[in-house]
Amino acid sequence: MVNICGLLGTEYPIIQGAMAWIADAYLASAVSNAGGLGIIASGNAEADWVRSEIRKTREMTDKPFGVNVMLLNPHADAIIDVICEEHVPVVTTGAGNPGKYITKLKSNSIKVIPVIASVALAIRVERAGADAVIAEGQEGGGHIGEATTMALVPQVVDAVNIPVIAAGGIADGRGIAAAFMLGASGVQVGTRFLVAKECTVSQNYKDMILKAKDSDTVATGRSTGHPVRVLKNKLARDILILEKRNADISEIEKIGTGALRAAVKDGDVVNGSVMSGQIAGLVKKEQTAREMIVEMFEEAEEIYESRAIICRSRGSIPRNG
Ligand code: TUI
Repeated sequence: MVNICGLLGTEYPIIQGAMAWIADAYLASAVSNAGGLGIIASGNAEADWVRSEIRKTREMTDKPFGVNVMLLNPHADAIIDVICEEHVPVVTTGAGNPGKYITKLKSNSIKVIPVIASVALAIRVERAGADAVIAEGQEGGGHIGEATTMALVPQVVDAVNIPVIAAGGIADGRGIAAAFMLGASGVQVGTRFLVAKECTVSQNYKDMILKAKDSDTVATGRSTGHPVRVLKNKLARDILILEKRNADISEIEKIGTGALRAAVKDGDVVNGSVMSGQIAGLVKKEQTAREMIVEMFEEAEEIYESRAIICRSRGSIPRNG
């Protein structure tokens, strides 16, 4: 297992999840200042917005940070150009295969860390020159794959020789400890940072996360080929009904358009899309990004130091009697 802090230039082996419309310069710089790797999520944004957030981030931190490129974004090519021009230290990608961008990013000395949801894509991006992969299980929020974190991470660890960062379902020290036990070298955390004091998402969105139970998320859009994990609300129920009726993909996608923005910016958590991981039920307090990171890693270290993991009885039971 490698120390991913050297690769990322961070104090802690943690990356902030890229949350479209949410992870802007404020959150990214807060996480980077707190010792993690803050990420600007470009989502479906245009390249000019990304350039402006990169420059704002640099005004708020002198620590390394990254930009996430959501590969379904029609502006992805232009965003890659901006990332190179602005010498962003790290790029993460999501929702597709970033193969065609890797050579260009590497030749600009940018670290490339794709989010993958399968062993096959992990192997492909390693061959194309990726520096690490983020193996994201379907416990995560937003766009997801099929495999769970518990099953995906060790299989990816066995299949590649680059560091593996675990994502999906991790929001405390137990999750971090478990990820390392599976062979991960770091973690990506999204849902918990939604309620960071520095996160500018609407208070309604934060309150819904803070009140969520274990069973409150659902994956919509499986029928469209773009499954998205969200908190259950009217929009999610409407989409699921359309999917059950085998409605046209265009009809389903139409009611989802603009819905994330509505929840994030306008606080419409009824008709908006409240993307969240399954671990929201564990997220119960608003803290600064620094408080979250320190608390999570203290918990993880305590687990390693104090908990004897007992797989068979040893010592306390006399061997011969
Ligand atoms: O990208 C994400 N999460 C996201 S992106 C997003 S914005 C959006 N809004 C509406 C519809 C779609 C997206 C919200 N949440 N996470 C990273 C991630 N990537 N999870 C799973 C994957 C993934 C899935 C399949 C990566 C690669 C992949 O490969 C397909 C292929 O081409 O082999």
